[in-house]
Amino acid sequence: MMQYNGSKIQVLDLPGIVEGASKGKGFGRRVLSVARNADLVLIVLDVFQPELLKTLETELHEAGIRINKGLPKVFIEKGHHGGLSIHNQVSNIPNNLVSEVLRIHGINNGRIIIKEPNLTVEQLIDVVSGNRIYVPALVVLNKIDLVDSNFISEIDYKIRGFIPISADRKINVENLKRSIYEKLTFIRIFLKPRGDKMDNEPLIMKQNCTIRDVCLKIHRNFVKNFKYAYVWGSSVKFSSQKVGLDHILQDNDTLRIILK
Ligand SMILES: Nc1nc2c(ncn2[C@@H]2O[C@H](COP(=O)(O)OP(=O)(O)OP(=O)(O)O)[C@@H](O)[C@H]2O)c(=O)[nH]1
Ligand SMILES: [Mg+2]
Repeated sequence: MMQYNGSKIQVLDLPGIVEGASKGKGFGRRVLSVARNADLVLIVLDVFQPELLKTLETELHEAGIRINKGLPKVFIEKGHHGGLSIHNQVSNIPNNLVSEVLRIHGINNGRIIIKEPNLTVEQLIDVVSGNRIYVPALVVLNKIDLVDSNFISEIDYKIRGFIPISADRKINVENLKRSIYEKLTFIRIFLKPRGDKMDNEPLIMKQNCTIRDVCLKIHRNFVKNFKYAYVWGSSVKFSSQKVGLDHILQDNDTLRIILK
């Protein structure tokens, strides 16, 4: 359990992934299925084998895991008759290719709206098959205590944006922790029930979450019985501002929910 900024983040150490893991080699499928359920994937490389990043990326990709990518902006409204109508003003993927992919996946009627510039066939298949996972990832380069800065610069030339660390000598580990926390885009929400003392343990939520999201997290009846809420913090113009379910919260906000 990693503690950071008042959050507890569970870190799972998985066995290494070998080439062919996505096809089951070395229990690879089981390892990869853990990654499918994670909020963040950390790819840890040995400073002497940075080229293994390609292998790892390929295996994750083969397992349907898309790292550091958003869901392609393609919207499909299935219909029952009238064939397919394709609305595309941003991508130069040919219409016949789009309908071909859809037909192969059993979609013969409906509206397809493409808002993804430069949409590729593979991205379209990803959307249609619907079982792809989009997860953020960080690349970590370990054992930097064994090399000099020139050696690291050489790697920097080939792989962009990795976090150099030494687990052994605890070099840059605090920076890694901060990167993990920031990449998870968590925010802390403090609850302040009426009359009660403030809760010291914050509720950990995702960035851009609304009061509704918080209610859903606390109890399933909270949305139904919601009257209004008071908020203190940077998401409001003044302290104890009265807000509704759609109000977007910010890190460190304090919240009091009033039920009917
Ligand atoms: N010099 C140095 N050695 C390290 C560092 N981190 C790990 N090691 C050494 O690298 C070796 C492998 O470490 P492990 O933690 O077993 O590596 P792993 O990738 O988890 O291996 P598996 O769990 O078997 O897949 C051990 O001998 C560690 O002591 C580091 O930052 N610097
Ligand atoms: Mg290990």
